[in-house]
Amino acid sequence: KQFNPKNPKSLALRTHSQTSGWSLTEQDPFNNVGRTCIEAMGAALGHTQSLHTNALDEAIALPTDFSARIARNTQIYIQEETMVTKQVDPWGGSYYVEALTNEIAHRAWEHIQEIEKLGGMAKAIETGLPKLRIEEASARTQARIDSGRQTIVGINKYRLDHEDPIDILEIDNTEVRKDQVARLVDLKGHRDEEAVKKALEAITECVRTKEGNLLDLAVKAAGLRATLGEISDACEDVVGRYKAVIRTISGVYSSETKQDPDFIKAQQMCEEFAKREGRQPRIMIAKMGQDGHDRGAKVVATGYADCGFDVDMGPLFQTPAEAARMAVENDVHILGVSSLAAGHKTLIPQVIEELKKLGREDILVTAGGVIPAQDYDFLYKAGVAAIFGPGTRIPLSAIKMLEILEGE
Ligand code: B12
Repeated sequence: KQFNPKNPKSLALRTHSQTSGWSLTEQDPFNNVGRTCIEAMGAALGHTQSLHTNALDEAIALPTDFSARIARNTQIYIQEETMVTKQVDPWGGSYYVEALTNEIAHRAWEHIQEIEKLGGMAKAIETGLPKLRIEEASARTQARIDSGRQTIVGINKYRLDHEDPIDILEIDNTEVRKDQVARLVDLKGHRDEEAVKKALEAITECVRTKEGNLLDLAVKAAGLRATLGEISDACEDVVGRYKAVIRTISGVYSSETKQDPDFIKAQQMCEEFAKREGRQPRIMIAKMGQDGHDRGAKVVATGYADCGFDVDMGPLFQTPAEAARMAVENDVHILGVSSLAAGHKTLIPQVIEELKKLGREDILVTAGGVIPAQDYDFLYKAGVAAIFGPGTRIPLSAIKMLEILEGE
């Protein structure tokens, strides 16, 4: 249905809501149960038709059975104990909520129009605009949290002096990989190789000639047990692999946090470093393995650049050897690994090894992202100089890294 900006209710949507995992904290994680309940309640009051609730250990690891049960029960509680789902549009007529709905619809409409002007979403993605807007908003939010202007309980207020690690779900990456490889070998040993080869050739041909239905051919190939990797390789033979253009933004973080004493201190330390060493401290932010979470990496890249670092941003999905080579070629002082997909125990020791092979063990390796406290010692022993998890204040991490560099 066509959206009429004068009447936000003309936007008839089927809605699925996911409570915001981003707003959940590694620190004092039981606070996350309350946060998720309020977010889920908001979604239910906004008459969402389906709902996902995050677990209390969202910012630490994959959920345990315990944390998943609490997350599920949060929904059941809202549904079966509060009965809010029995009413149609319970907030209908509330002046304040209607005003908010109106405001958000109009602001969303501005974004939609910006995208339309670029020729639609596919074209907009090519220009990098939607991602840029997300990154600007993330940097701004991070700066507001870091400077204390936006309260996050347990992070920038009411923080505990000491926290005991909670029970988490531990997954042995090496074992998972071994199992997966064994399953692939088994699968490939029990399929009609000739039929798979033909199906994949048909895909390559379709991509080359742009004739036929690619999705249909991919479904047929999958039915013959071609793997996802083989199907995408069959396309890649003709069209190559999509390479995202890496763009970093500057000035957004500092515009929100100029007065923060820690930010000012980090800037001063960068200036002193540059005077002493003849160049700015240089950091490369690396994303390795199959970890596509680049928001934190982009946020810290922006923050460090605004503090006065010279920042290089590695592409997504680098191998440890590629990341180490890029760090050496760019002659960085620090290689900062951002790891959110549980690859830290394998990929970080590997990148340290690769730096050694290149004779550059002097490059400081630091890590950030979703790394459970239980794994810190393992990483320190592997040679990581400092670890900065979710909730890290960017200026403080910059100061810490500069202090380590100074001490060397
Ligand atoms: C947003 C998000 C996504 C987005 C990512 C968008 C993007 N472009 O980045 C989307 C929806 C695409 C996504 C997808 C998936 N996600 Co996700 N995601 C998250 C979430 C909710 C927030 C991450 C985030 O952006 N935080 C905000 C940033 C600013 O914080 P941050 O990265 O932690 O960075 C801070 C610090 O860590 C530190 N820092 C970070 N990097 C560095 C680097 C250096 C050098 C330094 C000094 C500091 C530093 O400083 C930053 C500022 O404080 C987390 C849960 C969580 N709350 O952390 C799950 C989470 C990371 N995702 C998870 C999973 C499982 C997935 C999927 C596999 C889900 C699926 N089955 O498809 C996919 C995988 C995609 C892929 N290819 O990797 C898991 C990972 C589990 C694990 N580690 O064991 C998590 C932990 C959720 C969970 N508990 O299950 N995800």
